[in-house]
Amino acid sequence: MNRDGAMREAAIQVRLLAAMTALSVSGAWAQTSQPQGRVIEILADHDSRYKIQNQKQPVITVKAGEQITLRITAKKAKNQNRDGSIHGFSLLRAKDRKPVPDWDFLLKPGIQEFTVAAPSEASEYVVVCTVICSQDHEGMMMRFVVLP
Ligand SMILES: [Cu+2]
Repeated sequence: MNRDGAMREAAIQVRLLAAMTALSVSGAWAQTSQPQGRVIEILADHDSRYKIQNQKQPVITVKAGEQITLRITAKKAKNQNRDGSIHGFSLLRAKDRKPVPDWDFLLKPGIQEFTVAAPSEASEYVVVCTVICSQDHEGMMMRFVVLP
C-alpha cells in the first residue's frame, strides 16, 4: 500500500470510530432518558399555579406504588431561588403534611422529567411549591390521590 492509501485508510478508521462513539453515546442517552411507566404532563406556570391539560382543578391520580414519569414544564413567575430554581414540586401527605421521601423536586425553566414510584400508602396527598415564586406562591398546590 502506498502512502496515500494508508492515509485514506486511517482517515476512514477514524471516521468509523467517531460514528461508533456517537452511536453508543446516543444509545446510552436514549436508555437513561426513556420515560418509565405512565407519563403525567404538568405545567408549573408563571402565575404560580400547577396546571394539567383539560383539568379545571388539576388532580393527579395514581395507584399505590405505580411507576410514573412526571414531565413538568416550568415557567418563571416573579421570583426565583439563587440556584436558578423557579418552582418546586414537593409531595406531602394531606392529613399531617408529612413529606413523602424522594418526592421533593426543584424546577428549572423548561421541561424536566422525574421518574418516581408513587407512595405505597393509599391516601390523599398534596403537591406544594417550595420556591417563593411570587406573592401567590402560597396558593401553588395541587391534589394528588393515591388509590389502593
Ligand atoms: Cu411556585
